[in-house]
Amino acid sequence: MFALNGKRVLVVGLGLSGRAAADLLLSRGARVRVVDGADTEDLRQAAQALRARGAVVQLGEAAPDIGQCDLAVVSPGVPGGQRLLRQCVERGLPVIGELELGFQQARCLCLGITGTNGKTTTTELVARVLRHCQRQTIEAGNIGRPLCAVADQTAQLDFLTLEVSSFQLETTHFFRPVVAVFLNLTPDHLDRYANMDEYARAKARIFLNQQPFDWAVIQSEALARLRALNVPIPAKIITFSAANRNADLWLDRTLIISRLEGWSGPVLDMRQCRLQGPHNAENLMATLAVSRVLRLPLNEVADSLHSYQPAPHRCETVDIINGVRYVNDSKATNVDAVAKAIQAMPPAAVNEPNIWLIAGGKDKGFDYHEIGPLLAQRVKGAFLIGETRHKIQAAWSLFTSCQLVETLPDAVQIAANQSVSGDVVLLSPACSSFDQFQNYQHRGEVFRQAVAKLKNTTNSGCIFNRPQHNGATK
Ligand code: UMA
Repeated sequence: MFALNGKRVLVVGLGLSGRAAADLLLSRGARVRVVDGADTEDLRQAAQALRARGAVVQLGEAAPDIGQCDLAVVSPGVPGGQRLLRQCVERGLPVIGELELGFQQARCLCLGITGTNGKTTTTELVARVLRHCQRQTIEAGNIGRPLCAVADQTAQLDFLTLEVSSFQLETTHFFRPVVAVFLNLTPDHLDRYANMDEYARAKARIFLNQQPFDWAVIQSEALARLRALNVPIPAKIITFSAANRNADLWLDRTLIISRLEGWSGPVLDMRQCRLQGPHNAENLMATLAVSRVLRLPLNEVADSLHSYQPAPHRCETVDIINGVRYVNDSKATNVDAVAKAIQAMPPAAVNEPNIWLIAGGKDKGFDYHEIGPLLAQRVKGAFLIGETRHKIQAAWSLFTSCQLVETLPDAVQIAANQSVSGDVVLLSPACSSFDQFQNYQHRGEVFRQAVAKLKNTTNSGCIFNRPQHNGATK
């Protein structure tokens, strides 16, 4: 635990995390210096507010001065090899992440949820169930609300429910969730990690400081992978899986079954839930396991899970126009998430492909080939946008027809022109959004607007009279 009063602290990055960290540090009497490699209007405004409170802020590319510091607090988006961080390490300065700083200042127990996909949904599910059972909690972390921003509210809470990314886990020291959930492990962020093992080890740090009386709730496939890497898990383990019937929680058609001692038998029927698909079954299993170890009453937990409405941008049906379903899955920023989305889409009446897939964006270092067979089975054609479109085209052309398109609205329009009743137009990009959009939410909103525009055109009766739009590029 670092005492903060009078300490000279360097904050690296002035995004959400850096701002929340700087605020918290100033409120604890630290002398704060903030550096950010960018220099935008938004950053200048944030800098001005912090300077008014006594912080020193340096923006822009010029070689930043790390000054005389006792501690560095780093934002998750800043990679460990970054020049400034290397300087800190060379000087022997302790470097911690924003999550670690917030954890050290928090005054309640933490539940941590990590995994490649499903983190946000599961974090929302766990918090919802807790509240339904009269427990006080706040969702924070990678979900978009930095832990430092809520640290002062934690004395009133029973639990903090934290979505935790591998980036955040890289810079933890004492972070210890009493229940740690590890949802799954598939390729992601391979632009930051040298390989999957490095990524897996970063994520597995969620278990690092757990004690034998804590709980690790982990997908059985992910557990096998961590065991192969000899990752120690000191806590008591509960496994779950939609594919492995030997797990403690498993899926029998639509029923989630438990074999946990004193809690065996069917615990939830997916038919009563709005969340669908095997990946969501696993998110529900993880939530059920957390509720079990916290001794929440199952009937209340089930009530709360039945009525959960999936959040926007995750396999969200935006509209159905002339029998064509338009689905916004902008949150799918890796290949596995796209596979899950395709599998969750309603099939055609005849056993033929019925999905028009819109994908592409900023590259995260994936091998896009791996979903080829699934594309051949389910996807009628792909419309590819963004920086990665040529790379994805090279990987997918063998399996489905690919068209390069300039913009997302163009892709929606061309897909609409080519689709027939029973088809699905699915935005599931397999990439991050930062080449063309502010974030995945912005990308999802652009998709939503493009679909609304289609609907207006259809209502005015002209969509099918229009000549085939040709926004496609070669
Ligand atoms: N910066 C530098 N130097 C660098 C890199 C970045 O100065 O080398 C600066 C940038 O100019 C920018 C700031 O750092 O001003 C951005 O910091 P950041 O990237 O850490 O972004 P935050 O706004 O602090 O948001 C972070 C998480 N972002 C990342 O991990 C990339 C958010 O997760 C999280 O919601 C937020 O903290 C609150 O906890 C986003 C994310 O994409 C949603 N996460 C990844 C994912 O889910 O896959 C891990």
